[in-house]
Amino acid sequence: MTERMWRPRSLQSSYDVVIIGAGIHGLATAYYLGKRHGVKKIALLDKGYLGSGNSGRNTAILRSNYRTPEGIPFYDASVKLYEQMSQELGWNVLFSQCGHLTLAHTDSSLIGLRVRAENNQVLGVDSKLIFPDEIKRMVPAIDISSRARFPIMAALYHPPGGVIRHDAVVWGYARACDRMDIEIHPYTEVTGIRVEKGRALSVATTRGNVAAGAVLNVTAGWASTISKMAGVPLPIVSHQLQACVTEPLKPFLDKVIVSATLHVYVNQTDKGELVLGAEIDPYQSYSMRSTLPTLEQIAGHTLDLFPQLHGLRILRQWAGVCDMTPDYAPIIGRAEEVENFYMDVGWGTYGFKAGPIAGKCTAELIATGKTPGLIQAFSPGRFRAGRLVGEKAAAAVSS
Ligand code: PYC
Repeated sequence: MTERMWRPRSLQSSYDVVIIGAGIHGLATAYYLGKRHGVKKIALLDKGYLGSGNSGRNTAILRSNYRTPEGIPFYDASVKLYEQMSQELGWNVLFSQCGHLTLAHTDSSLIGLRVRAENNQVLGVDSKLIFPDEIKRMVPAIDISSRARFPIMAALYHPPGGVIRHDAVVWGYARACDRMDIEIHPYTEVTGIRVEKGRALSVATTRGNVAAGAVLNVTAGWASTISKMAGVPLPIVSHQLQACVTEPLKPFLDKVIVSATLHVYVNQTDKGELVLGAEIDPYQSYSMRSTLPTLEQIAGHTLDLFPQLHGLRILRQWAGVCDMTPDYAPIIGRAEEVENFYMDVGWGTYGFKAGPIAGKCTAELIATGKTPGLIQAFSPGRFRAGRLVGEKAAAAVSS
């Protein structure tokens, strides 16, 4: 008989930790709580099926070539956990470290990439500037001519970057959690959080109430709604991010190509399809419906880079919801207002890359009460204190 990846369970009346959101961040936190800290009674609740949120809607790109001294070591630690993930989980997550190129088409983007290359190198992350001839050698199909609408001046080349199978990551964590008897409850929507005297006591769901020793909000798209249920306001605005996939072609592209000026990113899957992504839509929305204007924008900018792709057909288009914070850095930590309410939210367009390390650090925080150094800068209190992190310049896709 085929082994189930995770088992359906009945919802208990109480847990040590209730995790709201069973995407990669929630699953990773549960995994590390069980594996490293021996926490036994953990429930992961999700309003949809596993991977139905941003864990299954991202374009599966991993990288650590960020800009700030807080962001670079954090994402570097995440890439390193992804590198070991197949062995760690006993499950092949198909990580292809094919290399990642961020293109510059203007003087100002070139200066930005130079700063990132230098910051990366100082902090031990492999990335450097390369120029059109070398770009062409790596990516023969790309248009480096001066006839291009946005001629390419340089690229930040980041060899450890690449793509991974995002659904395999979800399934690998879910299977490992299930083996530790961590309960996964899909289709279990949270409708309220009862807080008394500064403590979260229980979580109301569409399948009943559960008492909780600690509650973690690790949702994307619904982060402010869930935190508000506990009386915790968040400085988040939500925007759609859209992507699409084309019909398959013979292999011609073995690097991830990102243009921060054109706000488009392109990679070719093992099946030959091109995965193309856009910047966030310019208006706030919780919708997950894709739109024709964004598809036109993605297609137009992809053709700016690869004019020979005209006529290629689009197979599917989709959207996810990105929770944007004022400094484009996440919010990870214990809420100031509620002593046992934790958050790992506000991931903007970076959440998938950070799942393993965010989960590991959040688990440590919940289990020990101590905030790991890697997440100290991302505390919920930083907005009030005016200590913003400033990761916006490393965003490929958010204007
Ligand atoms: O930051 O690399 C990135 C990215 C790609 C797609 C969304 N964000």
